[in-house]
Amino acid sequence: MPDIRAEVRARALREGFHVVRFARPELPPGASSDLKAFLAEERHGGMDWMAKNADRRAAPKVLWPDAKTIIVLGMNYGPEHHSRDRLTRDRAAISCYAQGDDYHEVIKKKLKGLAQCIAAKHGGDVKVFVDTAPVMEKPLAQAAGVGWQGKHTNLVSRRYGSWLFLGSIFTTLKITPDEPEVDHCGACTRCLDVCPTNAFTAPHQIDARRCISYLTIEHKGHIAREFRGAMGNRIYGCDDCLAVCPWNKFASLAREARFHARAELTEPRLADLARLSEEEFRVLFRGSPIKRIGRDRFVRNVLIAIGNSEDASLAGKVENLLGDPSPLVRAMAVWALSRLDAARTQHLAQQYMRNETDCDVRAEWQSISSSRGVAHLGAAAP
Ligand code: B12
Ligand code: SF4
Ligand code: SF4
Repeated sequence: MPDIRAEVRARALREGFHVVRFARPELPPGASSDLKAFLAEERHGGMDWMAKNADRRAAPKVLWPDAKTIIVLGMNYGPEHHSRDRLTRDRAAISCYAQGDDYHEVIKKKLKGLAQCIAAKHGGDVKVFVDTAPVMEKPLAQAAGVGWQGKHTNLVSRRYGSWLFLGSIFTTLKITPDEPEVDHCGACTRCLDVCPTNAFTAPHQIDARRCISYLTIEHKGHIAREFRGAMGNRIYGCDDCLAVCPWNKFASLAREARFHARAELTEPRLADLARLSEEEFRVLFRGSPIKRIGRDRFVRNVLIAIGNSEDASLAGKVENLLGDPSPLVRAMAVWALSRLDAARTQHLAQQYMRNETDCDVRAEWQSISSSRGVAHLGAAAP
């Protein structure tokens, strides 16, 4: 009788995974009701796909009734620097997971290779999942003993800290499961305290609508005024709650070269990013997860960072975008310019308002013109 656990583990490590563990195809108690509460309170915001397939997400056996085991895999993406290190005013902070190649592509390829090997050697059917499928990866990873869900809700590993991507292989093979990991957060609350937008409603509970990662990556519309100042120069994702975790002291740099930061994405200049055309955006972010949000949402985020930069020399770049074809861009150009040069914004208001047809962009102009004078605008709160 071959030792299937040992063989799968050895093969997974050869494939480049750092953690490989086994779980039954069932969520730990509470996870499915937590998901239901999260959705009922609409904490998923505009991520409609979470609600659409909630029954499958809440139960692996509904997703695939024949599954007998879930092989949970982790890949270390330990960064040299995270975005919390990079809060320089005229530069953009990009979350470290997004400074290299798209992990979905890297991991999916490895999962497929591993799944094919398992099926060829041991038989059974297999399906692979990473991130986008209706699978609750964190509670399953905790059940398999990969780590525990910290108070920031992400999975923390004693060996890799916060920096593990997760993926899974469902199989019809019955494989002995591992023991779950227990919570090692203790009395620590560092991640809850550091969040710039107060996204945690309680330990282990997040309101995604307030999270900078959601706002900059998932949210398709205008970003509400209350979050703009707190975003600082974070233009894609946020590492703050992960970066402060004391368990990172054991973390190591990612071995997978495709997760290493691309030089041009470690600390790009806001001025350069603000003037990207559609084509330049596509070229710069080829193979990167950032390409997914498209040029307009990206420049929307960059303009918020510029509005927070206190760097008046960027005002000219912003003014060039007041007539941009995208209302997302135009609206944030108005906001950013009002923060850098309130008098100039007031001066331009009438001229631009005359031709503006989009009601949200008009509202941005109106909030500038209706405020009481230049001095007040200059000191405007986020
Ligand atoms: C939706 C989503 C988001 C949303 C919502 C985040 C969230 N925490 O749910 C947004 C866009 C905000 C987001 C942001 C990020 N994400 Co995300 N995201 C997902 C996704 C697709 C689904 C997560 C989910 O099911 N959420 C639903 C809620 C209900 O789940 P939950 O918060 O885990 O809820 C649990 C707790 O509330 C807990 N609970 C509630 N009460 C209590 C009480 C106690 C005592 C306990 C113990 C537990 C507990 O029970 C719930 C179920 O277990 C997963 C991939 C996947 N398919 O799983 C990736 C995933 C979680 N994301 C990931 C990453 C890397 C990030 C970011 C770090 C990216 C970045 N740097 O910007 C941030 C981190 C923000 C944060 N603090 O969570 C990784 C995390 C890897 C890891 N080590 O955990 C995942 C697993 C993707 C992957 N395949 O690697 N993400
Ligand atoms: S990723 Fe940033 S904004 Fe989101 S919960 Fe963590 S600290 Fe808060
Ligand atoms: S920072 Fe503290 S509370 Fe948050 S996950 Fe890490 S150990 Fe847990």
